[in-house]
Amino acid sequence: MALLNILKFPDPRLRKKAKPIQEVTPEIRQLADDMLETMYAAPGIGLAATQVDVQKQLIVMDLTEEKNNPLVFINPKIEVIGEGFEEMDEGCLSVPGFYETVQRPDHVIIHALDKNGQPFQLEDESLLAVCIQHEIDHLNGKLFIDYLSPLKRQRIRKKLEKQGRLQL
Ligand code: QAP
Ligand code: CO
Repeated sequence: MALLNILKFPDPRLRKKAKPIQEVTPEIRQLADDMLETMYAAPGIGLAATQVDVQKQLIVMDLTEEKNNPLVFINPKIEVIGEGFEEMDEGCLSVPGFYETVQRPDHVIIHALDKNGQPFQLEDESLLAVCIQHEIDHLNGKLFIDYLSPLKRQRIRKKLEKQGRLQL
């Protein structure tokens, strides 16, 4: 097991697009375990491979209070059901300290492969539905702050750039 470095906005590597995983190998399972460990240590509820500078379609998540339900999604796709939207305050391990309201479709079916390469589906109309859309956005190089006004995004960029410099 290993803790991975989480890229912080405005790191340009967060804009890279992830590629589908052709075969679920022991290396992919190891990466999923390391991402879960990194997410739990943060602590966070979701992490996409893009955030640890790996351009593969892999997402980990755990939405439970007890942190005892690790979820792994490989090559995830969502199917939007109906026309309902939900507003939720979102945060991101790559945009630490900032929480903003984002509107997204509220009812989805997720299609993905599990850690053993087996296809599965999950239907959800609450936090999982929102979180998987946030994480799939990462795989496409997109961040939740892209939904905000350019002015708000600029303010967040300035603050995080300053913090980044102080860490050098
Ligand atoms: C994505 O985010 C998410 O700012 C997962 O200082 C979050 O795990 C989707 C975190 C909310 C939908 C709703 C953020 C930790 C964790 C911070 C996270 C921070 C420390 C964020
Ligand atoms: Co995020």
